[in-house]
Amino acid sequence: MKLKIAIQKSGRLHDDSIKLLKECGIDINNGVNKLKTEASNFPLEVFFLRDDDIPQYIEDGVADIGIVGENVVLEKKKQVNIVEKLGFGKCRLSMAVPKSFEYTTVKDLENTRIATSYPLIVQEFLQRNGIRAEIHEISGSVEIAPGIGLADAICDLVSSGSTLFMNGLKEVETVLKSEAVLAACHNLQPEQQVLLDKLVFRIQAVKRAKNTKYILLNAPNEKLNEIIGLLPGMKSPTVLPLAQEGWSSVHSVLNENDFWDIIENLKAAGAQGILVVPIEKMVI
Ligand code: PRT
Ligand code: ZN
Repeated sequence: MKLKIAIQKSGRLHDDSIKLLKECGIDINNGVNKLKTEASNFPLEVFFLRDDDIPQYIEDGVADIGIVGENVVLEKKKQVNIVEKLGFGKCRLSMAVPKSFEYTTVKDLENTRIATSYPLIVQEFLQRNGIRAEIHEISGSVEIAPGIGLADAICDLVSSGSTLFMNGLKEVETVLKSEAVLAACHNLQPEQQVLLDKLVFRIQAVKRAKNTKYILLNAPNEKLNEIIGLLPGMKSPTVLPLAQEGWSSVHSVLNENDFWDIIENLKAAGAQGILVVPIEKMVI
């Protein structure tokens, strides 16, 4: 029994999808023009598809699971489960209007023409806000629609914001925040569910490691309690005596977000020789 996974053939999610599988210890031979391939060391068959088609293939059971933007899953309205957020492909689906548009509240979208590739999500957003507006579905280059007189506003994906800026547009509402997700078919066979659980276990270990650093430092023994108190480790830190009398080596893990605050406090408390190193996998 094999698990069939659909990933983007080319585009923004392709490389990160392959990288994630690699980090999970799954070797796939990524031929550029291939439609599908097989992992050599995990019962996984990989299909390379357009992102828009992935939810449908999963619903139909042609693929068992897939890696796709949450924005696509929500727009396509297919029967799939979102199993895990993957932490890459982050973006937001936003309303944007020309810079000259005097925009103060969402009510200003009333009676406008909105160009988008996400008509269903936009329809729901308008309904939620009690706005009547005309939706123009276009499949690409949405950002040029106001400039050519096709629309008064657009709703499109934004990451850095430079596309909007270059087209004289300003972002006025966030409709949805999105990232790549692992989506799965509703009715997996029990053996496939076991394989999926195995894959998710590995993905979680990889994700956890990405947000966490391993820290090693030297501390004078009389400051050990204070320094240990600053470390938010998984359990208690490891403390080993150094060859030099009166000093210890302290090992622990910390969250990437707490990093600079904690480092400063540790130095102030007398820690020396602080090393912070990446963690490859983290299983708890
Ligand atoms: O060929 P295929 O149909 O598979 O690919 P595609 O062209 O439809 O999709 P692709 O590769 O562009 O995007 C795949 C997924 O990446 C999307 O569904 C999102 O989940 C995610 N993603 C993350 C983005 C962006 N960031 C993004 N910035 N998708 C598109 N964009 C576009 C956006 O549409 C706009 O044109 O980038 C432009 C804005 O970027 P900034 O940086 O200028 O703001
Ligand atoms: Zn697409």
